[in-house]
Formats: sequence, structure tokens, C-alpha cells
Amino acid sequence: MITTRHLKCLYIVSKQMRLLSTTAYTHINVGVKGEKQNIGYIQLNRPKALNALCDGLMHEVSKAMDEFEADSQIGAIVLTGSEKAFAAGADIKEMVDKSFKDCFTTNFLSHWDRVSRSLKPVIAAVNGYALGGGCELALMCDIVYAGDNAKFGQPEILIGTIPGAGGTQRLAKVIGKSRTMEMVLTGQQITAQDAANWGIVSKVFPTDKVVEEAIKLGERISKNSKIINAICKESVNNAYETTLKQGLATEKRLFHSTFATNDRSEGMKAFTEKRAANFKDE
Ligand code: DAK
Repeated sequence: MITTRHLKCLYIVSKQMRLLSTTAYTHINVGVKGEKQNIGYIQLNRPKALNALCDGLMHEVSKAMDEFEADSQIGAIVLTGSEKAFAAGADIKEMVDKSFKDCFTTNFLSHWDRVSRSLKPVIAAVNGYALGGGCELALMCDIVYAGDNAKFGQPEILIGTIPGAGGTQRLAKVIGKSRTMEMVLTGQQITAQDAANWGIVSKVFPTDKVVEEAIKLGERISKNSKIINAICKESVNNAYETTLKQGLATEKRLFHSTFATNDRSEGMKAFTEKRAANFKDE
């Protein structure tokens, strides 16, 4: 349910206090969800353009991510679109007249990586089209839930370009070479079920249940220590960027580092005392 709190505001957090921020968003809806209002919620909202990811929209997503990361009460973030489209890709109308020089000298679209740099778990709730940059944005999230009407694809080849935000990289790591090649060289769309079978999506739900399920998942994850969640994410993400040997070495050190937190101590004590852990995120 959307409350007044969701409409205008985000919360900037000082240690004990949540203050209203005056951030106004044009291309996205931003709010907090969940029983404890601890799930950050970002809904892409350019319905007339099937949520094409224009520059302004992506800057707003970055801003909302910054605000949620700064809010100590937010444990996870859900990113979604509409039932018709998660996002139909970067805004082609904004790109159509650009030259190589424009792209190169401005490092065009380089700010797109904000979601992938989140310390907090980000769950994509995908319905409808997730194409091009839309598919890549979903792949930047930590977990992808999809509605049974979702369609994933990298159709850039059909407009004379190639994926530029992970569609030849993250996608290949997730689904392998042959499937990636087929997707990026034909531009074909795949169903939610295929995406689940291939590992892009972890679960498929009826369309009207995806967001609700993503929020429930966020709530479940938020019960853990936020700092341990962040360490755990870092270790998994590292698996995509390094060799197995280096990844295992880093994992071991990150595991050791959890012993510098009170939450690790509390978690293990709680287990031995047969009670629920009371994590304080420290
Ligand atoms: N950009 C701009 N407008 C779009 C759009 C897009 N990607 N997708 C749809 N629209 C607009 C349509 O132009 C139309 O607007 P009006 O004509 O009504 O003004 C409206 O949304 C409804 O679309 P359709 O009339 O086409 O609707 P249909 O149901 O017939 O078709 C569709 C739905 C999703 C199959 C079709 O719209 C479509 O093929 N859209 C384009 C999909 C696409 O090619 N996406 C890839 C774009 S390239 C990078 C970061 C990101 C990227 C690259 C680099 N760096 C970090 C370097 C990403 C690149 C891309 O995503």
C-alpha cells in the first residue's frame, strides 16, 4: 500500500533519526515497503515508453540507491517496473543522433553501474519486457524474481549495436557462451521459464505476485545482520570477477572478517543458547 510517506519522501538517516528528504522523482516511484517499512522500493515509471531507461531515469535510480544505502533501517531494495515492462532498454530516441565522439568523450552511460555497486541486497521483480539495458539492469541485481509474462532479451543487434552494460559479460557468466551468443546474435526474447531454467531468474511467480514475493524475500534477508549481508554479497560478486583460487582466498579472509563484528558473536551465541539472534548491524 502506498502511503503519504511513500509519495514524496525518502529518509536521510542520522544515527537515531529518520528525516524527510525533499528529493522529487520524475521517472521513478520511490518508497519503503514491508511490515517494518525496511525495504527500499524503486519502481521504474515511464509507461508510455515501456520504461525505456533514459538518462534522467538512470540518474534518479542512482540517487534513490544512494539514499537507501545511507538509510540504516533499509535492509534490502526491490527494483521493479510495470506489469507490461520492467524496461525495454536504454532510450533509443536519446541515442539515435549520437556520434562515436559524443559517446567516447563523455563516457556515455558510464553511470549505469550504480545498482551493481550496492552494498545492500537488490532484488529485481521483473514483469513484461526486460530487454537490452532492461535485461542488463536485472542482471546487475543480486536476485531476480520474474512474473510468468516476463520476456528477457538483448535485441541491440537488431538496431545495429551491441549490449553495453553486461549483456555480453554478466549474461555469458550466468547462462554460458552458446545461449548468450544465440541471444545477442539473434536478438530473440526468452520466456521467464527459460530464464529460470538458464539461471537468470531464481523463481517465477504469477505476474501479480512478483513484487509481493520480492518484498517478502527482502524482509527475510533483512532479518540477518546488514553488515554480514554486505560481506556475503561482496564474496559472491567476487566470484564473477576473479579466478577460483583468488576467490577462495578472498572468501576465507572475508569469513575471518566476520569475526570482527558483534553480530557474528551474537549469532553464534544465540545458536548455542537456543534463542533467536538479535543482530545490531555492528
Ligand atoms: N527506447 C525508446 N523508446 C522505446 C523503447 C526504447 N528502448 N522501447 C519502446 N519504446 C517506446 C516506443 O517508441 C513507443 O513509443 P511511441 O512510438 O508510442 O512514442 C512506445 O515505447 C511503445 O512501444 P511499441 O509501440 O514499440 O510497443 P510494442 O508493444 O509494439 O513493442 C517492444 C514492444 C519492447 C518489443 C518494442 O518497443 C521494442 O522493440 N523496443 C526496443 C527494444 C530495444 O531495442 N531495446 C534495446 C535498446 S539499446 C550501456 C548501458 C546500456 C546500454 C548500452 C550501453 N553502457 C553502460 C555503455 C543499453 C542499450 C539498449 O538497451
